[in-house]
Amino acid sequence: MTVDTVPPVADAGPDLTTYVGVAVTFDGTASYDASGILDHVWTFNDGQDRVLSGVTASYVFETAGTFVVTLTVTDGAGNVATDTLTVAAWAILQEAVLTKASGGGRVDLEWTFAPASGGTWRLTLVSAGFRAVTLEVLDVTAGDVSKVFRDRIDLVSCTRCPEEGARITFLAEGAHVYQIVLKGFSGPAGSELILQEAFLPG
Ligand SMILES: [Ca+2]
Repeated sequence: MTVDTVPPVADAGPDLTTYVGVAVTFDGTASYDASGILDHVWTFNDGQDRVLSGVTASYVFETAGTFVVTLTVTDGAGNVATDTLTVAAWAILQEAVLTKASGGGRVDLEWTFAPASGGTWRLTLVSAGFRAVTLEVLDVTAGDVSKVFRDRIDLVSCTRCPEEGARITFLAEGAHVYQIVLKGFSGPAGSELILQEAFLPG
């Protein structure tokens, strides 16, 4: 009988994106070993040390952030290997559905955003009927108004729209106050626009 001295190959799978409160599944099925893998253990720290077992494992992040997850695989002879993946857990700040009234008219929306720490702020616009909208992001910290972004967003030809929506991202600084203004929608009466505001600290 030969002794297995060949370590397994660990494969933690691709990096993942999820939302706070939504289960995400780690998939280590691409790991292998000639004599078989005895166990798969997933470890990470999201404020506490976490240990999950199984070739796949599900977890619900309750804290927004970017987390490195380590997969450790062990074969029957005790040889080990590790691989890592990164999980980005976004916090959904708010969602809204805007509907253009019959007879037309304006549909405006204004949100204020004041992150405690810096990170990536993202607005996703999923359109059902609207053709375009003007998006304005202002930094209004301490009463000073400076323009971060202003553009007309084309909701007809935007990449992956309308299935996944038009995604606009900005780097936001902590302790700043931002004002997000959507106005000047164009589209027939009854058009709907779903807006989601999300934030990833760091
Ligand atoms: Ca082996």
